[in-house]
Amino acid sequence: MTNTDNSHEWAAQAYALLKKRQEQQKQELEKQEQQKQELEKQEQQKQELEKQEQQELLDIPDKENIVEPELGEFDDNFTWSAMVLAAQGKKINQISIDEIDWLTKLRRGLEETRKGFVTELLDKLGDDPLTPESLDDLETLLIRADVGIDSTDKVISSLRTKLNEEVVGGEAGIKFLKKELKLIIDKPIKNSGSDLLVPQKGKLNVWLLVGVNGVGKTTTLGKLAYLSSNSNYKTLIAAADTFRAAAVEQLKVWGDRSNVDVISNQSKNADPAAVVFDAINSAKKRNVDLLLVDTAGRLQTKNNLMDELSKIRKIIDKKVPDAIVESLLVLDASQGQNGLKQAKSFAKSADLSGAIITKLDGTSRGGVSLAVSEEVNLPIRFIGAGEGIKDLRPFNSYEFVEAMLADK
Ligand SMILES: Nc1nc2c(ncn2[C@@H]2O[C@H](COP(=O)(O)OP(=O)(O)O)[C@@H](O)[C@H]2O)c(=O)[nH]1
Ligand SMILES: [Mg+2]
Repeated sequence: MTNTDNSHEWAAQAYALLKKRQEQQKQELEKQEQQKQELEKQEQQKQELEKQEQQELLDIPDKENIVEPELGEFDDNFTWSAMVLAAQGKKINQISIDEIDWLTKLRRGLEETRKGFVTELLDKLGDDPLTPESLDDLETLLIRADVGIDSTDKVISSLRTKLNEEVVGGEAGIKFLKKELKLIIDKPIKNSGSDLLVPQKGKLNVWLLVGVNGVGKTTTLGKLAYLSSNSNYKTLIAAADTFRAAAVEQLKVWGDRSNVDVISNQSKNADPAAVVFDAINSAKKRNVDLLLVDTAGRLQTKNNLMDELSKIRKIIDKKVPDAIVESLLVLDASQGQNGLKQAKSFAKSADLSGAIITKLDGTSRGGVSLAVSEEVNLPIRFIGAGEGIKDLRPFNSYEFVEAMLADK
């Protein structure tokens, strides 16, 4: 053949072309496979999320679960709780089983915080007077209990000043410590001008519950609805977390338990501000004292969330300018310093007026309440220590500090 060279070249070109095509096909197939996998993954995530929401619904305890507390043993818990009540001026005939039950729960809940703290502190201090070294130990313990650097500094320097002036015994040291911690928690409460947050009669009170996902907003709102309607305030709930499918159902269960109506909009991704708009109309019509507003808490789209909150706020201010609005940040105590970070970022964007600390049952980080008072300057209004409807109480700094530092 005369054109061997040519045909060789031609074959080589054809080969290269085919090779390239094959390569492209392979890449195309790989891309398709990747896309398929990506889609499958997204579908799986969606299903998991749905399953999780279903599960959350199932997790809500039944209505029958409103258990009335029973008088337990005449034990250490009872004695301690009764003493705490007596120290606040309660007379014997004014003490209720509910109060004893709550204090017992609080003390038990703060046990973990106490274990790494007071027990060790008492071991270290013994009955001997405080020394500069024991102050160093105390500093470490306070930081470890998530009390926060600012509060810890404050307490330690007060104690140091006191030590320079006089001999301080172990017991007196604890007493002084309690006083200092209480001062820190009380400061924002005093600054707010009211020791206790209660709805003002004759006005519409609107309490917004804000905070990131999972901290306990909806649960807390359910407990507040119970507390409020039980105290004869006409109460209404606005289901303004329209992002989570299960949120409305979850609220309805809580509303059912305390005979409080829930205003909601079932359509997917309804506008939360529109739900609040409807709820205010109903509240006015029904002469409601307290409107409790549940809000969304997704973190990943934080700006949207903040926009959403300010839109809700604007609607309220416009429709009921004389309403008393409280914007309450819900914080999960078990998240410790992380919760504090959330508080700081919310405090920057949302116009907060108070905090509610949840999940104080069984966390070792109850001390974070002090950091919230000192560093975010928010009055703590309620605390939650359990998933039951009665496991929420107005915050009482004396009881809290006593429970946190209760010795055996
Ligand atoms: N142990 C305990 N769990 C709580 C408390 N408050 C809420 N939870 C639980 O925390 C989870 C999330 O609560 P939820 O109200 O749905 O949080 P939200 O996403 O902020 O609305 C649920 O399983 C609640 O039962 C509390 O005080 N103690
Ligand atoms: Mg919720």
